[in-house]
Formats: sequence, C-alpha cells, structure tokens
Amino acid sequence: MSEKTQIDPEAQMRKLSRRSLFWAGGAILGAAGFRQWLATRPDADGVPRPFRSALQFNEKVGRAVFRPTALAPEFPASLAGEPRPNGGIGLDSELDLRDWELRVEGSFAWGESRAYRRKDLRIIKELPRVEMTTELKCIEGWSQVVTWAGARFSDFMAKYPPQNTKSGRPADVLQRPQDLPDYVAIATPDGKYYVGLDRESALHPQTLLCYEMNGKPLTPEHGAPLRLVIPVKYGIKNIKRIGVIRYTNERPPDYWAEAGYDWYAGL
Ligand SMILES: Nc1nc2c(c(=O)[nH]1)N[C@H]1C(S)=C(S)[C@@H](COP(=O)(O)O)O[C@H]1N2
Ligand SMILES: [Mo]
Repeated sequence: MSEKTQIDPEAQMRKLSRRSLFWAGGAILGAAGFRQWLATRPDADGVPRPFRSALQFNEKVGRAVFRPTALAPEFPASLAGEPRPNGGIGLDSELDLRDWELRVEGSFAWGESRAYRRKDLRIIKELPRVEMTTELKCIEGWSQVVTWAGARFSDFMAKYPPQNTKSGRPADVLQRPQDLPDYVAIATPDGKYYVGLDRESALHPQTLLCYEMNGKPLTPEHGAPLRLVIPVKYGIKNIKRIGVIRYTNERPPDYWAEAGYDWYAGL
C-alpha cells in the first residue's frame, strides 16, 4: 500500500465531525428559520397558509410521482380472501338486477344521444377479461388481498370513447390520451355515492370494471353487478354498484373529498 492512499483515521474523524457539525448547524438554523418564516405567513382561518395548502400539495406530489406505467403490487391468488363489506352508501335499496342499468354519458359511440343505457353487463363482459390479485386498502387502516375479474377501464373507454375531446376530433384512446377529457365521474344508480377520477388513473392498466370477486359473481354488499377496482387508489375510490359513467372536463364531485379527504386519494 503506498503512502498516499493510506488513511489517517484520526484526521478522517476530525474531518467527519467538522462536516457533521456543519450539517447539524445548518439543520438547526434551517428549522429556526422555517419556524420564523411560518410565523410570518398570512393566516387562512387561523391556520398558517402553508398547512392549509398541504392537502393540495399532497395531490400535486401524487400527480407528479404518478407514472402511468407504475403498477400496484400483485399477489399470488392463494393469498386472496374476503374483504369486509365496508361502506354501503348508495346501496340502500335492495338490488334488483331487472332494474339495474348502466348509463354512459358523454360518448358518441352510440350516435348523438347524450346518454346510453344498457340493462345488462354484456357490454362489459364482451371486453377482454382481466384477472388480478391486488390489495384493497381502506383509508381506515385495514387492507385485504382480493382476486378480481373484470374489464380494463381503458378497454371500455376505447370501445365507448368520449365525444368531448380537447381538439374536437374523434377520440383515440390509445394514441392520443391527452386529447381525452380530463376526468371520469362514476356514481351509484341513486347518485348517493360518487367518485371522480383523473384521466391517467382511469386509464391505468389495473383499473378494472369488475363483476367477479374471488372467482364468484359480486355479491350486493361488494358492489354487484359492477364495481370499480383501482388498486393505485384507496378503497374510497373503488365505487360499488356503478350506475353512471360520465366523461367530463370538469373535476367531478367526490363523496369523500367533500368530507375532507384528499380528492386524489392515491397510494
Ligand atoms: N357505493 C359505494 N361504494 C363504496 C363505498 C360506499 O360507501 N358506497 N365505500 C368505499 C370504501 S370506503 C371501501 S374501503 C370499499 C370497500 O369495499 P368492500 O366493501 O368490497 O370491502 O368500498 C368503497 N366503495
Ligand atoms: Mo374505505
């Protein structure tokens, strides 16, 4: 070993401690400076503005780190179990499949009509069937691995494309997704539960319109006959008993966002 490359441990220690002192000092000054900065911020309803905007900030970070290709983890089907039925808003009336219908608003797929109604699941079941085993995560703190089967929302949207594109040209869901409306609104038949999705999340490959849970048709408490499963979002966005799907350029209302939860609700 040559002289040059030999390390003097003591000198190294001194150098290190000088350096960490520098960083520690910086951190303390930084914290003090931050507190002072915060104290001098104007209040909004008695809450310093920076905290006020924390929710919006979370959403911006969520959107910034979101990559359409980033997948939620998938699990072996052997780990799947029954999630607890949670949240019955919009499921009050007893489900009568003869009354159920799916209404799609904002699509030209069926001509100029504003809304299209279908009384059966055929338009979903004739799309490619996708199975996945993912985790349903409730914001209340529990989660459950579940095997789902259904159709990709992106396949649904490609087959029944929105009419209200940005350019006014016919929608091309696969080639020009930026030209599509910014949001999808989904609601229960009675309109009592409703979620809004940003376009990227709606088109995510793991966002499914599901009709089966763990190999069996959905039960009413889990959202029969059709529910959304979107494992890149918390449970609140996984709306059960879908009655209406609407493409829109205005951010749709969202049941739990109105109660103060993050509209984006991404994981
Ligand atoms: N229509 C409707 N869908 C809903 C809810 C609801 O109250 N009504 N609750 C949500 C919440 S908070 C969760 S965690 C999941 C739970 O799905 P599960 O009942 O199949 O476990 O459904 C979501 N979808
Ligand atoms: Mo939840």
